[in-house]
Amino acid sequence: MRAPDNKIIFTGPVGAGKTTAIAAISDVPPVTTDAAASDMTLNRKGHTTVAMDYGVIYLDEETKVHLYGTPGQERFDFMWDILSQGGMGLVLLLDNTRPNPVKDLQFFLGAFTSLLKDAPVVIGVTKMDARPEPDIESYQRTLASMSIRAPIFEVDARRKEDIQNLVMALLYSIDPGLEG
Ligand SMILES: Nc1nc2c(ncn2[C@@H]2O[C@H](COP(=O)(O)OP(=O)(O)O)[C@@H](O)[C@H]2O)c(=O)[nH]1
Ligand SMILES: [Mg+2]
Repeated sequence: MRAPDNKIIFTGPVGAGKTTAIAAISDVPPVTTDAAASDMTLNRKGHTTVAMDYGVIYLDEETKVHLYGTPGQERFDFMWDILSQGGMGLVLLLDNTRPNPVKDLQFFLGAFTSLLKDAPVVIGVTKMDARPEPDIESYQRTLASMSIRAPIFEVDARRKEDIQNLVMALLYSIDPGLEG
């Protein structure tokens, strides 16, 4: 029996593509709460998400998947647990152009430990077009060293197909009977 409503969480550092990814796949106009950044993140981009992103995809007439994007900055980490409530899976987006994206992987997996006790994670590495290193194998080695099994893909958050593949891999991990 499928739950009629499923909730998945998108997380990752500022600039990883969370807002873009949710907008790319949502079947309804996404809700985004961006505000002008008044801190150092302004150096990377003019805006950052202070609260959340929200979208929905319809797998079929009865089955909705709610998509929630967390704020990326650690100073909003109190939101991470709130948004994780009831989450059935986690999409972790990593920005390959950041100074140490492998460390970001470890950090975010650590921050979401309680969700990940009961829910699977998939990882999408963005901006590999801008910076190809580290490669996917480096991330896989890190996951193996943490004894975490998770699908990991190169994605471009602006490409609907890439994000659909990522989300379908997650839904399949949640329930192998779910098909889009
Ligand atoms: N070059 C490149 N830009 C990307 C990719 N994915 C996302 N972006 C861009 O990265 C910027 C930050 O994305 P955004 O969704 O605001 O990130 P967020 O802070 O995680 O919500 C946007 O300008 C996106 O268009 C990618 O794979 N390659
Ligand atoms: Mg955002």
